[in-house]
Parts: sequence; structure tokens; C-alpha cells
Amino acid sequence: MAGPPTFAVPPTFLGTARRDPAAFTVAGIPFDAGTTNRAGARDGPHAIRRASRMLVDGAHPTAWVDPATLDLADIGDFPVALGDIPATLAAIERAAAPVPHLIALGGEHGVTLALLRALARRTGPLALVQFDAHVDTWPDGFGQKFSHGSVFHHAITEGLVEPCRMVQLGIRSPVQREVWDWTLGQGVTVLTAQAVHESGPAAIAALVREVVGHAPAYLSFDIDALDPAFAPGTGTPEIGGLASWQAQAILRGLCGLAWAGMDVVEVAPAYDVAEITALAAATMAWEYLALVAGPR
Ligand SMILES: [Mn+2]
Repeated sequence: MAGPPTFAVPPTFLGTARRDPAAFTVAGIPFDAGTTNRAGARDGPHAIRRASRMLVDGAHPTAWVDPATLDLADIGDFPVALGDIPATLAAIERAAAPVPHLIALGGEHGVTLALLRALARRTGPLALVQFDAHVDTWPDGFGQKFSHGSVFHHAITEGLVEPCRMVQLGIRSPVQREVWDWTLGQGVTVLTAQAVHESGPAAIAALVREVVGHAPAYLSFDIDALDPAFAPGTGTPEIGGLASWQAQAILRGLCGLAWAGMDVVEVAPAYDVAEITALAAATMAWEYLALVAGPR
């Protein structure tokens, strides 16, 4: 094996040395002021980058993409405004706007709204694949308009996503019936964690492909979609979630869609155990890259 040993790989995502935008560009968003339970996702980008060093020892074992030959840059972290959610959303949107194909490392889920605002301006309304324990379609968070639980309410009402081309997978948290009904009423396909467990990844991937169709598609991966046994390091854990392998298998079944960007959010390293949450998040971003950069 060439290159430095795993523990000495540079602490960028997948150890990339490129800092200028490339075909695929990684950026961190160290922000968590909109979290409604345990804070700490501001430390997510650093932990995900560190854990990603485990993934550069060879090629992806099914897509046969090699991190060393990937057209990948890590441009560091986007600026944020301390404690100011609207100002941070504006700063993220400005920073994301010129990046052609962004892979964002959160940060809490609220940052996705700014990323969708930046991207939808170029692509028009997006199809959305959302791995999550929570629908995140609350109109606000405890009176705060922009929180990590209201991101997709605003994405829908602002016309950034096409609800009939939007799938949520892994849903299982407590939720007000009116929020649930509003989400379904918009045309969103909601797949509970139980539905994923009972159907299996191949059937779920087929269903997602059918809903997304040929529209430009965005992947938003909230790490709390995974069961706390696989991802304890997050602010709002819910039991009964997806196993890492299920999420991996579903993602591997989503090649050929018109992917336009992704984020992985809600990694809060302070609650993590042996870096398993950060490694799961890094691996999901890597699975996405293998999906978009791999052979068709
Ligand atoms: Mn979420």
C-alpha cells in the first residue's frame, strides 16, 4: 500500500490534498444553534473528516472507486454567525452558491435549508431523499422559525423541493398528528423505519428510484436515521432505527439518479462512542461519492 499509514493521513475528508473546488467538493458547516435537544453538532465536520481516514486504504469494495484518484477537494468549513440562525443561513447560502457539486458535513439539519436555497436556484425544484428519524416538517421549533426540525417545512413552502419527488426514510420519532398529516398532504412519501425493516433495502431502493425519477436529486442524510446502537453520537436519538448496513444497501441501490449534491448532518461527537457515529457519517458520504463518481 502506498501513502502514509491510516492514522497519519491528512485530516481533510478522505485525506484529499486539494483545497480548490473540484468535480466534487467537500465543505464543513460547524453550526448547531437550531438544535432542540442536545447541542454539539458544531463539532461534526472535524470528527467526520478524522473518521474518513479509515476509508482510504483501498478502493470502494463494490463501486471500485479509489479515493486516491477521485476528483475531490475539501475547501474547509463555511463561515457561520455565532448564535444567529438567519445570518448563518445567509452565509452558508453565499458560500455554497458557487460550488458545482457540494458534499456538506454538518452541523445540524437546519443548514440543509441554506444548501437547498443555493442549489435550487441553479437546478429548479429538487427531488429529495431524506434519511432521518424525524420528518423535520414542523413549521417552527419551539417558536423559532428556523430550527433543525423545520427545515423541510420551509424547503417545501419556499418551493425548493418537489414534495411529490421527496422520500423520507427511517421515520419513527414522536410527532404531532397535524404535522404528519401536513407532510403526507404535501405529497411526500414517508417510509417509517419499520417499513424499511419489513420491506428490505432492495424494495425500498426501488421505491425511492420510482419517486425520484429523472429530476435533479439531493440526498440529505441525518445520522439519526440510524439506530442509536449504530449512531449514538447525535442530539435527538430515537430507538428502532436503521442499521448501518441497511442504509448502505439502500444507497448502493440508488445509482443512475440525477444526483446534484448531498449533506450528512447531526453528528455530535461529544455523545459518540469509539467514533462509530462519525465513521458511519463519513462512510455514508463516501457511499454517495462512490454512487456519483463510480461506473454507470
Ligand atoms: Mn433531521
